Amino acid sequence: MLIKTSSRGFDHPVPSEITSRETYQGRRELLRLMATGAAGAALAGWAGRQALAQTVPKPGKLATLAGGKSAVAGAVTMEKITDYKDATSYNNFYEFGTDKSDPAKNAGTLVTKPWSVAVEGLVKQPRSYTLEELLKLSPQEERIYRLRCVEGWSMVIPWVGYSLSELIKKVEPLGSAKFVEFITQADPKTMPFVGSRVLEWPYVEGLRMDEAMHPLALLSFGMYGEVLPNQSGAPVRMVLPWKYGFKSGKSIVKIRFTDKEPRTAWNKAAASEYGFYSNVNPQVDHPRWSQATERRIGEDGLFAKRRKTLMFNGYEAQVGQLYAGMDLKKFF
Ligand SMILES: Nc1nc2c(c(=O)[nH]1)N[C@H]1C(S)=C(S)[C@@H](COP(=O)(O)O)O[C@H]1N2
Ligand SMILES: [Mo]
Repeated sequence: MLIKTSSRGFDHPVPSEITSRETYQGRRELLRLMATGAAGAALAGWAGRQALAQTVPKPGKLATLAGGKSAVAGAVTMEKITDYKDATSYNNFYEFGTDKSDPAKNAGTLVTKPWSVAVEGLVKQPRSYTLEELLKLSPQEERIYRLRCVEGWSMVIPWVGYSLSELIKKVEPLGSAKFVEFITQADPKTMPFVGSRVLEWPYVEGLRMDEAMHPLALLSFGMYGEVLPNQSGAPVRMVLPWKYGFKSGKSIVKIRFTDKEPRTAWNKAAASEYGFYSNVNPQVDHPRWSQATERRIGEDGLFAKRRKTLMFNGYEAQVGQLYAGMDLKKFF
């Protein structure tokens, strides 16, 4: 097991050899050089990687390359990775305020250690997992997913984690379990906006069982080769790349298996605007704005073009089957 202490003060034990950001960048750069034929065989060694690591200035500047580390189809994209700085300073985490800049400013008070996640409800093996137990449950891998917010912005992030299905298999859901509910931390002492009336706390999300079992549904512990920073949902969050960002609950403390569709935080706040499914769908507009295009964070500027939003955020080949025959205007 590797204890990783970064300059930003995160020190969870991470068994999966989560690499330092520098090494991570070096690996990316090496892949890029190899792809362009510029890297000699000598660079392929550890020393070469270390040398490259010294020279790569910032994360996110490098092209994302095919042949990433994930074994899961659809978990790698060719798109440019969003700058770490942008991905961690433009966030939605209402427990720490409603401005995009609030979580980065305020989430320092979140206490992520010790942490445990209770798995309960309709399962044969209900139990509580410490974070350390969760980290050890399955090998982690890096997955480069787009995350698209319902508000019309998106990012491309190298997440670290494993498929939620690995945990689900361990706890053995009963046949009666049809949905999975994610309950997140709601501690008014460490989360300044818990208690505000903007949402009902705790923040709750939910998935249908087959959605939760889909290999793309990632239980995530890290990003950019490091443990998650607090504002991104430390120490454990979901990442559902084919759904609007709000389906990806942050700082999860409970996973409950039920036979009823969970009432989710945003659905409770505005049922006509945020349905249970919330699949990214350019053809179904939010009642107050279009979902046809999106703005990529970090690409701002006078001439930055909005991108076309893709059906299921570009993951249609992987997840389309889950919704075959459903009226997606009704089940939005
Ligand atoms: N606990 C919790 N999880 C949450 C939210 C929140 O307010 N509280 N916001 C959601 C929304 S609306 C989005 S778009 C994503 C944003 O994730 P990011 O800040 O890592 O980009 O987190 C989701 N998960
Ligand atoms: Mo969002």
